[in-house]
Amino acid sequence: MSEEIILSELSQEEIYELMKEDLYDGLANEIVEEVNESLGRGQQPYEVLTYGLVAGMEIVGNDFRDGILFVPEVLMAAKAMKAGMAILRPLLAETGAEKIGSMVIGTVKGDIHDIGKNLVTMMMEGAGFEVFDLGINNSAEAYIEAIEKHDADILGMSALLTTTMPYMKVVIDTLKEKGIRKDVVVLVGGAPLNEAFAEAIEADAYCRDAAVAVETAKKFMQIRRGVKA
Ligand code: B1M
Repeated sequence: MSEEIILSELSQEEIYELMKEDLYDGLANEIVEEVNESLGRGQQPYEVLTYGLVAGMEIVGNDFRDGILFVPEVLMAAKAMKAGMAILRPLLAETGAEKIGSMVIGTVKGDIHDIGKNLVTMMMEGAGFEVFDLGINNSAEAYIEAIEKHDADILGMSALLTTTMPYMKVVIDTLKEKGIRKDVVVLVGGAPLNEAFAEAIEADAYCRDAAVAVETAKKFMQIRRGVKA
C-alpha cells in the first residue's frame, strides 16, 4: 500500500483489490492492515480469506506458472498470506463448537507447500475438529505414528506437485499393509489432484478446497458414528 492510500476511504471491493496487489508484491504489513480494516467493517473472516488472500494467491500462482514471478517473489507472497492468515486463524477457530472428530493432516514427502494445508487446518478447527498438523514433507511412517498416537478419525494429505501426489498412494498402501486402512478416513487435496486420482489411489474422498474438506469430514463423521452405534 503506498502512503497516500487511506484504507477507510476505500470501498470493500477496492480493499479486496488492494489486498490482491499487496499480496502479489509480498507486502505483509499492508496485508495485516487490510485484513484488520476489513474485519473492522464487519466482513466475515472467511470472506476476507476467500476474496482477499486466496484470490490474491491465485494470481500469484498463475504468474508463477507463466514465468512472470519466480520463487523469491512467491515466497514473499506466501509470507504476506501467512501474516493475514495468522489474524484470521483464531477467528475461524472461535466457534466454541464441541469436538466432533479428530484429524491428522500434513503435506506429503518431498513437498514443502503448506498454505492450503494450513487453511484446511484452520477451517477444520473452526468446524470443531481436533487437528494434529504434522507440517510438511511427511513420510508414511510419520502419518501412521500420528494416527495411532492420537487415535485419529481422519487422515488429511496435501500435495501441490505432480511429482509428490503419487506418494499419497504409498501412504494408503502402507496403511493397508499395517491392517489399519479401514480405521481411518483418508481425505486428499491439493491443486493438481482431482476426483479420479483420489479414486485411483483408493482415498475416501478428494476435497477441492478447505470448505469442501470440512463438509466431507463432517459427512464421514456422521457415517462413522452411525457405524459405531
Ligand atoms: Co510452488 N508450485 N513450487 N511454491 N507454488 C506450484 C504448486 C505450481 C503449480 C506453480 C506453477 O507452476 N503454476 C508448481 C507445480 C507444478 C506441478 O507440479 N505441475 C510449483 C512448483 C513447480 C514449485 C517448485 C518445484 C519451484 C522450484 O523450486 N522450481 C518448488 C517445489 C518445492 C517443494 O515442494 N519441494 C516450489 C516452491 C514454492 C514456494 C516455496 C516458493 C511456495 C510455497 C510456500 C508455502 O507453501 N509455504 C510456492 C507456492 C506459494 C506455489 C503456488 C504459487 C501457490 C500455492 C498456494 O499456496 N496456493 C502454486 C501455484 C498454484 O497452486 N496455482 C505453486 C493457495 C492455497 C490456498 O491453495 O494449496 O491449492 P492450495 O490449497 C487449497 C486446495 O488445493 C485444497 O484446499 C486449499 C484451500 O482451499 N487443499 C486441500 C490443499 N491441501 C489440502 C488437503 C486436504 C484437503 C484440501 O486434506 C484433506
